[in-house]
Amino acid sequence: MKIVDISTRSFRYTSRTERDSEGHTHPGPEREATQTMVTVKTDDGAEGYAFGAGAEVIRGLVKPLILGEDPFDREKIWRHLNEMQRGNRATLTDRVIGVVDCALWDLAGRALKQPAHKLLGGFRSKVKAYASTMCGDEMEGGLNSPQAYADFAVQCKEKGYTAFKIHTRMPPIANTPNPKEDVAICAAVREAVGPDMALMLDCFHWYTREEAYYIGKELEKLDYAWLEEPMDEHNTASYIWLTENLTIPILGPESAEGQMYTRAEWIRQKASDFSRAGVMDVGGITPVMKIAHLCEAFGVRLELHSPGAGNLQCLAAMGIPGEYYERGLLHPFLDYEAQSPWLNRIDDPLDSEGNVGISQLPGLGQDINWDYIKGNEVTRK
Ligand code: LLH
Ligand code: MG
Repeated sequence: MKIVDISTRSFRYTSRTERDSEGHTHPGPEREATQTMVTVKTDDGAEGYAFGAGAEVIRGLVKPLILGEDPFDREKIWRHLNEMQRGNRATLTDRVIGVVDCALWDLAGRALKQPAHKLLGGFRSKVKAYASTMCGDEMEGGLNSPQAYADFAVQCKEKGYTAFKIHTRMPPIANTPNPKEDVAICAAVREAVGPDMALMLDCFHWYTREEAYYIGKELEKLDYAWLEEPMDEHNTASYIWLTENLTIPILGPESAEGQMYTRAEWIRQKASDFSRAGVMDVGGITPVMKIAHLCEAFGVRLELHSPGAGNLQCLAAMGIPGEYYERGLLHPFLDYEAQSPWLNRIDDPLDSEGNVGISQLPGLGQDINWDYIKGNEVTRK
């Protein structure tokens, strides 16, 4: 089997979110937005799909490299794309490679009529989810105070979630970041949900050592499950210091570049307690599974970053948890279940016990709404 084409199709949808000047997502006025689907085609008619990479980089950099390759040679293709990054970091990002890798896993699964996790080696068919909030805001009725977070945590608990992760209020909001406010939010949430719900904090990412230490010490008293990315992840020395000085588990790296190499270094240097990776952060399912096996060998927990079909396929194939799936980002104003009209079934349905069932459909397990895509198509390249 040989790859004969890789192309993109862009289509419109209505978004109800917007980004602030620091890049955090919040509820926003309805606006038209564009999603892009990548399609890989083979000479025998097999196809694979994944969402989220731009047309230019696919046509200009990825296509010349993968035409003629066997789509089952994912390791060879991934290596080649990874090497090509050296001269093309601005365009051939880990996210783009992640989308291509996901499309290849989708193709393999569709061709063999198996979900990708069965090809990886299946381990489970559902995973516990945590409700992951958007960063806080200043909206009336939004996530604007400790009480507002506490009320939202209770709503999530009532929906079945057994775990809740707080993204606190950060710049550009005035008078933030504020370690005392972060702790007040965490305390209000613990008070509201009681002792049994697992709670985590993902706060402003550029706190100093002293600020991160203060927050961590307070969270230890509140029995939080982990503290995530409280400092710049390029500052490994500070993470080693923080991990040594706190008993609450430190989770990372999430945003640091370097795929499995950075995760190996963090484990070697004891820069965190739990490792972190996501298919769109490290270049796809292929490197996430390398990281899962690295963590397994070192006895280190791995928590996956972000929602989505690719991460769910990895979680279904991970024997060393991956205790949780990050479901979100959530906000009291948004209907999370209604966000992807290009799918007939959402990727991550939640059951009443707070678990997400992992799709057993072939490939990435997505049920694509072809009529929606055709009806809203903008460009095909
Ligand atoms: O800054 C944000 O909006 C969130 O921190 C976001 O990056 C989120 O994806 C995250 O860190 N989750 O763990
Ligand atoms: Mg995070």
